[in-house]
Amino acid sequence: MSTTVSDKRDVKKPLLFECAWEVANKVGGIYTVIKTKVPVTVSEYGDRYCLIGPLSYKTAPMEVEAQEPEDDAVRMTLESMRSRGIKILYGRWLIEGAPRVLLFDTGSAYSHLDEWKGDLWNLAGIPTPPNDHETNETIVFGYLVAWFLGEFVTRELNKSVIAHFHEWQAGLAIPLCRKRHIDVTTVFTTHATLLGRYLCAGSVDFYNNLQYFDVDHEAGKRGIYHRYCIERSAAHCADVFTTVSHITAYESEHLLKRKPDGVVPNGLNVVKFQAMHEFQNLHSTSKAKINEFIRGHFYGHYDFDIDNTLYMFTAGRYEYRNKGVDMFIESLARLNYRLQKAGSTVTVVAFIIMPAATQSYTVEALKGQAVIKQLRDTVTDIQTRIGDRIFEHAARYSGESGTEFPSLNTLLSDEDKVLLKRRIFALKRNSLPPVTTHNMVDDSADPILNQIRRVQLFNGHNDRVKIIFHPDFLNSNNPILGLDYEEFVRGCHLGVFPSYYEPWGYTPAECTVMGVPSITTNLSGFGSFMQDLIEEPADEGCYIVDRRMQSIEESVNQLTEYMFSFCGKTRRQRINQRNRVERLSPLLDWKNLGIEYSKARQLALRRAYPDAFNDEEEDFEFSGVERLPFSVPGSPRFRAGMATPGDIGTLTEEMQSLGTSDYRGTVWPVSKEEEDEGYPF
Ligand code: G6P
Ligand code: 1S3
Repeated sequence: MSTTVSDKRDVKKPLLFECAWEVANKVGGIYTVIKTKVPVTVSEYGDRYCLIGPLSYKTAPMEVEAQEPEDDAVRMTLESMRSRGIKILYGRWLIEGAPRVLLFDTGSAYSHLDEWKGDLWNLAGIPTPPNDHETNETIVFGYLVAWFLGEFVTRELNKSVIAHFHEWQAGLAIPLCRKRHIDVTTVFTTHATLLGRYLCAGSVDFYNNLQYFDVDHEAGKRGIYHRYCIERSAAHCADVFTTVSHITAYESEHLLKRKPDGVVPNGLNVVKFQAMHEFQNLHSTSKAKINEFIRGHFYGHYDFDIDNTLYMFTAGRYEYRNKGVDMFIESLARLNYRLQKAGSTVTVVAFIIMPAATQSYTVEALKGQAVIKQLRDTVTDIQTRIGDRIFEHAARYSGESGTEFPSLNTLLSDEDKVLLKRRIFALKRNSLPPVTTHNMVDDSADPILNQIRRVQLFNGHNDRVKIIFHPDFLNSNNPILGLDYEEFVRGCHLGVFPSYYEPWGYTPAECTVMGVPSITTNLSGFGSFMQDLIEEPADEGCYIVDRRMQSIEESVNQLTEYMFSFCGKTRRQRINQRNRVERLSPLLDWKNLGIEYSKARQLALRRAYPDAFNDEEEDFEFSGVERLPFSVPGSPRFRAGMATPGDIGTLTEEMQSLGTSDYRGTVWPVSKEEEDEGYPF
């Protein structure tokens, strides 16, 4: 399987290069994967670990401290590349674990673009259209990485080298390594498939037709054939191919035509609090900030009891259908109806946090926060003056009985009354509280706004469910909803992520480690993972809507029912549930899940250097990761044989030789004929 077979390289202490487009360059979920995984990888590899990414002049200067390489082979290779005009930043990424990082300025290599495109066509038959900037970046980056690795292994002859690549944008170097016989062993991890994402975003019955798609035709129809070729060649040329969930493994098998060797679930860096009440207190303080925003946003219509209000939210990349926003809004409309029918006094405020093209904040949204702040300031001033009056009166007390306290009429002066009235009158308004906080570039065509219009959730007086669409990232410096994302999540009561296409889904995972209950689906990697591990996920505050075996109507009703019954919980029950959710966090800790990455690397080494692994005792040795005990009282019940998440994927060469892999994509009915079919590659 390996690119070249060398028996001289030491496989006990390999070097690891991990390459992704989102190294020190935040775009989406892969940044979270890479960044949160660093501590556990550094604890295993130390300075034998180096990340490789593109050099973004916007973020890198803030995130990376430049240094000269201590390693001679790295230094000489970089010198050689620099002498050919390539701009490189090498140093330490200033995050927990402070790993070495190597960033290539793709802009400095564009003079080679045409030559490399030609080479790619000759070498791998991959065509590249002229004006696809993302693909151009991918090509230049891929060739730079392959250039680096190729020169590096000619200088470093003693240690084995593992090159791990994430996603197609970083994966182009893999076919290059193979074709050029560069003596490294490669791992490719895909976090989604290009075609899967495109197909799901349309109106296709994706999961029931996965095995039947004419992949080349579908990719061509969508203008992504060249990108698809890059992704597919990375998957096929890698020594080890992995993905982040069983559902994406199943998808990869059919769309990329290679069955993954294993699953490497995404983890998080879990920070445990000393005591449960600490994170509960954080909920309270964050909720108080959201309350303040709500008072402003609903000014003039603030006719509901904030103490009996629940905050639900969905968040993520704006992929209307893939992230299940369509299902969320429809279910909110049904929830509204059910709460009204039941005569409930609970109010639900549902937030949708999804960045879209906007021009600015709306005047109404800004005004709401301004008038409520003025009211708060005025009340604070009056409070001080009343305090002064009481103090003055008490200090001058003459001893005459019955005059200890000033009369209530004198406490609030006429000026104060006028001032207060002015502030109260400023809260009057004729329009309903706005659904969105921003002026959208394409308001009339926006799918979220259009569906809100369709179901008529307009924040009316009788609506028990109110909606706020915040089409931008959250930030504590925002004049509206000024909280960081983490703070916001902690202050909410329930995260709702009814995704249709979600290879993993960090949003519900983050909720879990923060002790916030969430609803997800069995079409998301995270949802299926939790369902596999926990006997009764709903009891633990981890609700999973079935979007596989039910009709859409049934799924919508199930989601509505989950939200409706959540609204019926008492405060005590919510507090208990938060405690139970938080106890699941070790399941998502890299300290446990990091082992799957180690297994993938080990398998890659075995495939490249089989002779170096000839006795069983020398089998997989894994250091650096400390497994967390599930010692807390009342821990959730795990499914038999699934108690340690690390066991979920067992990448072994033996399993490969039996023609099996460790992912269990068996939930979709497959005909006997199909099972017997060989792969088309
Ligand atoms: C935390 C705090 C409690 C507070 C509760 C509110 O548990 O420690 O003091 O009463 O949150 O919970 P709720 O679900 O009503 O926001
Ligand atoms: C992908 O990012 P996305 O939101 O485009 O990768 C993430 C990290 O593996 C994953 O959590 C998510 O489901 C994928 O879709």
